[in-house]
Amino acid sequence: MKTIRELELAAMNIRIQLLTLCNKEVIHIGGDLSVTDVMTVLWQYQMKYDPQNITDESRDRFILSKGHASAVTSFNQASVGCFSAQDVIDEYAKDQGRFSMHSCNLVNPYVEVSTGSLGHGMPVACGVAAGLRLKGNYTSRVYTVMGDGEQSEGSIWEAAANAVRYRLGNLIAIVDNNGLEADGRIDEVTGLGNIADKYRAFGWNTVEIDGNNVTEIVRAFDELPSADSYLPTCIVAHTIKGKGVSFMEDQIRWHAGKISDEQLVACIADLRANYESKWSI
Ligand SMILES: Cc1ncc(C[n+]2csc(CCOP(=O)(O)OP(=O)(O)O)c2C)c(N)n1
Repeated sequence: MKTIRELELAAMNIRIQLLTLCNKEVIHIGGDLSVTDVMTVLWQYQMKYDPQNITDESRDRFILSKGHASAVTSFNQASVGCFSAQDVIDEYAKDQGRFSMHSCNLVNPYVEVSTGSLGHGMPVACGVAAGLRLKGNYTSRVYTVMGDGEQSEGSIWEAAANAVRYRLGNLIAIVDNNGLEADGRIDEVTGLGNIADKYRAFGWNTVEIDGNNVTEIVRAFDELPSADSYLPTCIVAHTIKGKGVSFMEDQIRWHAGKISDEQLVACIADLRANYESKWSI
């Protein structure tokens, strides 16, 4: 099991891989970077998943509802042995490649469900969680990661109501609450208000954390109710879009984009310096 320091190093490495790819292709870099810490802890600490046995009924399931965060998902899958990070860099957005701008299970068997059209992953996760229960599986969890802009899709709230109705304590929904969507601030575009309060009102066990703080993310996962319990959990992860790259942080312009060779060198130097100063290396 990785320590906090090892997880922070892993998250830094995922950011470097994302930026390396972002130097070659346009990727959804802002929302990849905001959710990097959550995804790293989820894949490299929390989830029960064996890449050698991907149809194992006892595995945890992961469904990326904000399907445009495919790059950060692929690099984390690489980190647990599904393929290599270099495979992702070489094949991303290429004809015949396994990795695309949205997660696709037709070409990548480690993707449980193709996503990209917002508002679909969460309802599917809800159905998968109900299906596991119907099959008598009370040990696996279903994790889904959503965007905060995505919360404006009505299907999210149909699923939120049904998860409580069907007592799906095996469903863990994480909202990457970075405050920005593709073309504006959430408050201006959707006017959704406090997302955590909404999940509470629907009857969910709701936890709010700093989603760019690895210690808080680990604690939230450690404190999850057991998989055979009956209240679904929503983790509202307060994050910064573009986290870790100073010129991208909280900038709508960096919802998606590509960086130059010079920017790549500077970003990597910054990430390394931040990690080293935190851990006094
Ligand atoms: C149904 C649907 N409508 C619109 C889009 C286009 N789109 C892609 S990403 C995005 C913004 C999503 O914002 P958010 O959920 O907050 O994601 P994040 O900012 O974390 O990347 C939009 C509108 C889409 N993929 N699906």
